[in-house]
Amino acid sequence: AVMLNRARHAIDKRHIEPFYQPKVDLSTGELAGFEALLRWRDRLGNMKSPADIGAAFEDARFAIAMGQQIQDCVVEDTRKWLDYGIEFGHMAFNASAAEFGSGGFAEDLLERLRSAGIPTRCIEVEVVETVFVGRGAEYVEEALRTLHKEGVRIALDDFGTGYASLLHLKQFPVDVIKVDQSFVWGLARKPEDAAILSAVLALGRSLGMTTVAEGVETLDQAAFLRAAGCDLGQGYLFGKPTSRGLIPELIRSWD
Ligand code: G
Ligand code: G
Ligand code: NA
Ligand code: MN
Repeated sequence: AVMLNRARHAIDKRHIEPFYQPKVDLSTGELAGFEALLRWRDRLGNMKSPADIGAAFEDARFAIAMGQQIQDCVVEDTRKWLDYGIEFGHMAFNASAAEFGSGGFAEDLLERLRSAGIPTRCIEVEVVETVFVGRGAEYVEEALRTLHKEGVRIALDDFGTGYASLLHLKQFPVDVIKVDQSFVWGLARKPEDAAILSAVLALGRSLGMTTVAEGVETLDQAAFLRAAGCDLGQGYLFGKPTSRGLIPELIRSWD
């Protein structure tokens, strides 16, 4: 209850904001885009992440309200960077099951992009597999089809940690596979993680999907992934989640 009161306060005060983490083209080192990661400023000004505020995500109204604030920021920042003429690639944000639950997710997002004049190809929506099996899964499928058809890219997040992943790849309009960071971290120690990673990357490529590896922390990991044909990397090696205001300078100084 204390958590939910804090959540209500943070939402009312619009203290929900994204930090942005870069994604990098593993063969050229060029900036490929960003993922918006939710942060929550508490009363002392400390930034909290979803792991610290999990209970708030379990309440559908809060999850929806937080998602709206993230979308507001993503649209505002994307518009600003387009106006600055800086090349940022694409902007991705995470959407939770609750946000699809009432229907209208795709239409609302498309309308926001239209009114801000943001091309749909600039935007990527990340979902985890649980949105395909929970309550409201039929809304999810329809929403993802609409977005995909209009040019918004759909990314399947934490790939490999769910179940029936291969069926989901067939049934849903997935453009991007994000391989879970646990496989990347296992590379040095667990031969089976290397085998799974290679197989998943080959699968993604043969289905014509973009592949992204998360949690890349070392040059060795990046080299393995590049050799295995992974398109993009994301992780502390390339950059931590960074506050909104610092991103234009980060983009300009990228080489
Ligand atoms: O950034 P961090 O490590 O705290 O993210 C933890 C988890 O929360 C990740 O799995 C990430 O996908 C998820 N997450 C981050 N931002 C959002 C968001 O805006 N909405 C939803 N639904 N999940 C998010
Ligand atoms: O589930 P999702 O992939 O959205 O969550 C990503 C989470 O992992 C974010 O909270 C982010 O802060 C964190 N993260 C991103 N890159 C790295 C990394 O290279 N190492 C570690 N340990 N965590 C990372
Ligand atoms: Na994500
Ligand atoms: Mn992930």
